[in-house]
Amino acid sequence: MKKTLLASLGLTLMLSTTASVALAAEADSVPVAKESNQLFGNGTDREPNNWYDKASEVWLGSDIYGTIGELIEGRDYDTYDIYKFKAYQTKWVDFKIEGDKYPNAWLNLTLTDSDGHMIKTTEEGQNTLGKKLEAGKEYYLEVGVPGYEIGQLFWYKISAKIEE
Ligand SMILES: [Ca+2]
Repeated sequence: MKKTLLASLGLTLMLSTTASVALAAEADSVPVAKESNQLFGNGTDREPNNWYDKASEVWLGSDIYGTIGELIEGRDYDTYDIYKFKAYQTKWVDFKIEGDKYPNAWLNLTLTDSDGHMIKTTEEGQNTLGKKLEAGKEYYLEVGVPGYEIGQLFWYKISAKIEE
């Protein structure tokens, strides 16, 4: 009995490896010059989250994984991801976004206050922004793609380093 279970587990693993290889081959054939940095979602990017009142709620300090550029609800291309979080302590936080980049389009990150007013945004060519956050306040992080063209797909990860 135990042996059969192990054998079928081995088969499942083998099948899933084959599936990943097939997916990777498909991604390679996309005819757009892109610096790829394949990352995988962890459920934090919950669509539609393109507006402040539909923001995905996250914990400050936990990594966020998402995608930009996919067709959502079968009609609109996803060009914004908005995350909402609360600061529990007054601390300096360094945010960093890493992910795919095209020659004319890149990921940027904007921090806003609880009313959606911009506090700080990443400069062109930069992928980090730092700010002292205040305890008890809510903030939004907005991911955008200046230069975006339909058909481009971006995978990204946002990490936050909180001052000790
Ligand atoms: Ca979105």
